[in-house]
Amino acid sequence: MLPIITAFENSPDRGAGLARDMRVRWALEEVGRPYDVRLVSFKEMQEPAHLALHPFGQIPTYEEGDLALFETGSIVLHLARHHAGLLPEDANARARAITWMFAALDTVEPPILDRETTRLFEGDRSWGPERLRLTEARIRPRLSQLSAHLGDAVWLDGAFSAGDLMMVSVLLRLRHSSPMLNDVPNLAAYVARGEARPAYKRAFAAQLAVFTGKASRG
Ligand code: GTB
Repeated sequence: MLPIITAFENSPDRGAGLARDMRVRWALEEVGRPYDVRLVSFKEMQEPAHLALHPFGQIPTYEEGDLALFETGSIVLHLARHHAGLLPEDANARARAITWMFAALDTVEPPILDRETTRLFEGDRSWGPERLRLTEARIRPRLSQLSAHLGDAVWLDGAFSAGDLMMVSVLLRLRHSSPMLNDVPNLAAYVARGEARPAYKRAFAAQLAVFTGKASRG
């Protein structure tokens, strides 16, 4: 039985890679694991069957036999722990790669999400533009600190890992709506390297196919 993930039936970005099933698809492609997709509407996401899988009524979820997971960090870590390709063998290197996953989700993503919330839902308030500037002032130091760590390296800590998968995914979210990443050339190049990976491209094509009619409802 193939694992099943859930994804938006109708993503607001029309499959441009921003909805978070993209991270899970990318991880599945990196480890060479075929999967099925069940598309869900916004209404279905709030119904008991989906809430039993995801208490917060979101996507993506991951089902594999009698295991059901939610939260992209947990799903990607689960895949990385059980398949070769996303975590190093060496115990310390493995722990550092997992640290980078948490850094992406807990340190870099929050100010980026905060900016997205302001941009999408608060931009028309009188204080919207000022708040947008404040969120950007919180993103900039994170980008320059990350850039200083990366330096001329290809990936964050040796070989490509689940830490890079998560960090690139988070930075892509910023790049979609802001030119800020272009001010940090080594990070822009780092993101481009992630996007150039064959596994990323397959995942992106599969997500887009939902909206171009090339994929059937799972
Ligand atoms: N922490 C959770 C995780 O990492 O799994 C967050 C999951 C999450 O935010 N899911 C979003 C969701 O289900 C989809 S990805 N939202 C519906 C809801 O909460 O009711 C966020 C997202 C959605 C759409 C776009 N877009 O179209 O541009 C971008 C990102």
